[in-house]
Amino acid sequence: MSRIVTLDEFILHNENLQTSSTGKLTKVLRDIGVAAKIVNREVNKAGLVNILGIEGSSNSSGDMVQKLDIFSNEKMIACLSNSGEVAAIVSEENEELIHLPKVKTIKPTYLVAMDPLDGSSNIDVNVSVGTIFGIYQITDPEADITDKSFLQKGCEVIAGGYVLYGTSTMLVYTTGNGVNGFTLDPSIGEFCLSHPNIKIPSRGNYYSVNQGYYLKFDVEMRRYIDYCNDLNLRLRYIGSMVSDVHRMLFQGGIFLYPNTRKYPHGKLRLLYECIPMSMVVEQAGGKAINCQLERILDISPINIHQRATIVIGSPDMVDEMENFVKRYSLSEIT
Ligand code: AHM
Ligand code: MG
Repeated sequence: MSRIVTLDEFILHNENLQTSSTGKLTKVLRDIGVAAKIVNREVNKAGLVNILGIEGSSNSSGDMVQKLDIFSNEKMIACLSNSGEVAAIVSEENEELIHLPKVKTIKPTYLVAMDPLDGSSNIDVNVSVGTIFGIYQITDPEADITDKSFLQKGCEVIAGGYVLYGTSTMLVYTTGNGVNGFTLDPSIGEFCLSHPNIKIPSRGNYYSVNQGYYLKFDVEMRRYIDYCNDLNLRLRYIGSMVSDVHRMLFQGGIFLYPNTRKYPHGKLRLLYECIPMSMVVEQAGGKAINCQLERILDISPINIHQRATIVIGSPDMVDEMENFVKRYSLSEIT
């Protein structure tokens, strides 16, 4: 029987491999692991205890219920406050950045951008949702932490990952040295290394896009989707980015969220959706660009809740989409 490696053991082992390691990132990753277990517990029992509803509504016993995405936000913030290593959080659930209280005399090193429960439209129907996180370094330790502190390119991010609350719960993350996946074993309450050194297939049989918006996409995007159909690629769209990208990571394929009339700059958020997912996919050998064909990790953010278009997945398929759009744009001009 192969030996079980828990998330904590894995993080510590990797820390020991790096001579320059301070152990600070280890603490933050472990706190995210703890938060993920708490959120997982609530996601799993949500149907039973009636916390699926709208925040402020009351449950069968007349108690006020809390919406699951608000619950996840609070638990993530609480867990990330433990170590003292995180100075502030940007969350999809909060318009303003959240400053965390100091812990003893610890001088924080990191900032965290997160979507505590992505795919929230799926919560009420028992379909997979996820948590996405990106860990940023504080670049100027003497300066006050403001929105500007978070406006770093994705290629400068220290770690990124996600938790998928699906048929199994998985935590997948990278610190820029490959991607590893851990599955929660409910019997021992631990994330165990189940998918070491994940590599995305160079292409796959799936494409993932909200095809209901077809007529709202730019013409080159429509033509590319027609091309996917011509290739007989199979369409899979859960409407939960974590789940849809997770499928591409393991089975190969391409996920797209282009601009529409409603979302002229794309719907997904750059700091806490596109950048961490792109970091994971690139570290697994994949690619991620926006519809202007810029690498997601090279975009300079201009505000903390900025949206971006995204095309992410198997490297050959993202290249093909890029070439397709370039060729199509050229033929439009001539
Ligand atoms: P959310 O953070 O409000 O849940 O929105 C993000 C989600 C993504 O998980 C998913 O890819 C997308 O929204 C689905 O949007 P749409 O319903 O427009 O296809
Ligand atoms: Mg989201």
